[in-house]
Amino acid sequence: MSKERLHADLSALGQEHLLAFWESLGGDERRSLIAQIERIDFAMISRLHAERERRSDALELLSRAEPPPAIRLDGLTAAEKIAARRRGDEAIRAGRVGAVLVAGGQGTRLGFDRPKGMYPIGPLSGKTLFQLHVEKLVAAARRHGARIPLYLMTSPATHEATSEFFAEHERFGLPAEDLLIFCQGTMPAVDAESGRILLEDRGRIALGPDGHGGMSAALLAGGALDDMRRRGIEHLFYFQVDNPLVEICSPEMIGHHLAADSELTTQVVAKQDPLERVGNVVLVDGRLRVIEYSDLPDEAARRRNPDGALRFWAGSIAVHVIAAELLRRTADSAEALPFHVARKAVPHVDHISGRRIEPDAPNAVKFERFIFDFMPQARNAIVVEVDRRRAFAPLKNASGAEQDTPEMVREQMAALYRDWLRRAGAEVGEKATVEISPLFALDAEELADKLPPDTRIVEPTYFRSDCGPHRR
Ligand code: UD2
Repeated sequence: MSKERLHADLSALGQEHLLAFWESLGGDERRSLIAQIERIDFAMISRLHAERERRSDALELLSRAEPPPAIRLDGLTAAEKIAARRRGDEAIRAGRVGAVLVAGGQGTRLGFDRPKGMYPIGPLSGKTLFQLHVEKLVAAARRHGARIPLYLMTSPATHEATSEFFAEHERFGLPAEDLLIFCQGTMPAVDAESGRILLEDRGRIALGPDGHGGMSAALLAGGALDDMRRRGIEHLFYFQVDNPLVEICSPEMIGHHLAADSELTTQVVAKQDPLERVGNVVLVDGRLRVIEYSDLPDEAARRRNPDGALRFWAGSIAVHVIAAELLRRTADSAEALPFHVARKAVPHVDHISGRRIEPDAPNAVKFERFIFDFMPQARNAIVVEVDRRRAFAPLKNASGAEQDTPEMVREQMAALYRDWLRRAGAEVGEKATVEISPLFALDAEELADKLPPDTRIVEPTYFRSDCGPHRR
């Protein structure tokens, strides 16, 4: 396409500034810029920008929102637990379950300049989040005598480093054919006032990941939906990179999902604090949905029932079981999920002065889709409530912050392992730092089978895969 033609097209859209530095670009840079421009859906960007002030549909939904019903895993009888577990075990054993890990976020709050999955979090082992997740998966596959493929979603910001990290470490024991790394799509950042798409550099548009809701389109584009069909994968255990306590492919959760014939089952914890940064699962007109913490006004978050409990109590920790069929149905539909608007400080090159701008306050809007917006479209969606101490310790912030720091996450991990050890009959010092490799035991029951009688732990102890405890 000629520059004149492109300029005319962009002028009609009010985006001709994207060519402001055309004369200073080399041939490759010009071709690359044209390719970037051709990938943009300008009509959609313009519509999203025009609607940026609309505070999502949250407020309207809120007026009709009720607390959701939930299956409390801790409140079930032993027989109910066994039945759910058996059902989940069978599906895993039959190879009908895969896992999907979303790791495309940039982890800005943590202040770590590599993909968050590469953060060393093991309290004693120093294992990274990626290694811990994969070892859980490897151990679960081994336990069930099954293959459990991992579909790992990256973004342009994390793809290369993540792929190299997995190659370097021989996928932490996961067979090559059971790992598919696929990259999510992007959306341009636009100037909040004018709606102009920002230039990150003279020949490069400022792009950010399109949110984890971009997953079904990316699964399709990356060949993962075909891979699932070929293998007979019917359900995906979905989790985020930042939570080392997640019980990956929990047979009990999968069992409840199957028993309810659900297309989307979501795990929640009872919120600790009204303003906790977790999604709020609510029931609106008989359908479950999530109102994200950033969309819920503080007043609504603080509402309480007469007994003092929070009205919107159910915090989504972003652990779901999703039917592959739901993803297939929606993968090629641009309208399947709404976009959410986030105001962000986005560095860019000023198209008039050519100067680099590093804003310290939000100057731009970014558009992202969220996977949990599938919930109202899913057949028979259900909620399972878990105890946060066993399931949720998100790594979000750098040391020194008030919550979700590396130190706090490590302590929550050690606390869970101390609990498993005590339940297995060991005597454990109040504050002893302990860590249990997923390859040694995946849960308290497995630990109980392996633990020597009269185990006493007073000093830092790491239970590795190969043999018993190692003092540190
Ligand atoms: C997320 C959930 C929130 C709650 C909380 C629990 C959203 C929008 N909110 O909040 O409801 O469950 O987690 O910890 O998810 N990611 C991508 N691509 C993207 C954006 C994010 O893969 O384009 C991944 C990211 O790598 C991470 C996860 O999604 O694994 C969550 O991202 P986040 O940490 O930005 O989400 P947060 O903490 O605001």
